[in-house]
Amino acid sequence: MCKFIKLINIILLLYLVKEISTAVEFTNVKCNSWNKTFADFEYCHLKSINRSFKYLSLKVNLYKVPITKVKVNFSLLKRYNGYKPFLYNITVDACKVLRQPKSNLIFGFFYGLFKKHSNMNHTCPYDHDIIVEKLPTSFLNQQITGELKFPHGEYLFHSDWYAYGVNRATVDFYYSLS
Ligand SMILES: *[C@@H]1O[C@H](CO)[C@@H](O)[C@H](O)[C@H]1NC(C)=O
Ligand SMILES: *[C@@H]1O[C@H](CO)[C@@H](O)[C@H](O)[C@H]1NC(C)=O
Ligand SMILES: *[C@@H]1O[C@H](CO)[C@@H](O)[C@H](O)[C@H]1NC(C)=O
Ligand SMILES: *[C@@H]1O[C@H](CO)[C@@H](O)[C@H](O)[C@H]1NC(C)=O
Ligand SMILES: CC(=O)N[C@H]1CO[C@H](CO)[C@@H](O)[C@@H]1O
Repeated sequence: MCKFIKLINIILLLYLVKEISTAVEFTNVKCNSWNKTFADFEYCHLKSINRSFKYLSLKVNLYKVPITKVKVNFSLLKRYNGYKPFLYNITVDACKVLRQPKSNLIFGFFYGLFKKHSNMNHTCPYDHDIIVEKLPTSFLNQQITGELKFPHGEYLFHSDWYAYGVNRATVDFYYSLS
């Protein structure tokens, strides 16, 4: 039922949006570890190769492996007067949903964006550091403009990563559509 409502929302959005975006630009990424004994970021950055080619790389070192319980809250915010909730605000049991990514429409969509660029491409347990390597804008561009249409503007993709019910890390990813 809930999934159905989300689907309706997306369909409505597709009809309501008049300005359709064609270009995605990564503007910033911020990674924060809330307990550096548990996990810490070795790096987390955007790199520009040239004007049209930018990519995201991050590496998180996990110090208490194996990790067998992971939940992720993620939400998409759009900047109006400050960032306001825009479309998603969901929590997924990563261990469960990574076993069957297609079981969650929204998660499946985001997972599709990064799985080829990350070693988090399997289900629990995680007994190694997590890497997202060179996730390019062009790829996101194609995914977003090809599958879902969003209005122009600045966006924040906010994610809180929980292990064993405790918030361990936050990754904020900023981008703009024009
Ligand atoms: C940080 O994580 C370590 C390892 O899991 C744990 O022993 C410690 O209690 C945590 N510290 C806080 C402040 O939660
Ligand atoms: C930017 O760099 C990429 C990767 O090296 C290259 O394929 C592309 O042609 C470059 N674009 C411009 C406009 O120089
Ligand atoms: C997501 O929803 C919860 C309530 O379900 C709320 O507390 C939280 O602030 C929301 N987060 C964002 C970023 O909108
Ligand atoms: C996960 O990604 C790694 C390299 O990024 C690759 O070697 C491995 O085969 C992938 N595993 C799955 C299940 O796709
Ligand atoms: C907004 C939201 O859904 N928050 C949840 C994020 O995940 C933690 C851990 O599962 C929940 O306790 C929060 O309610």
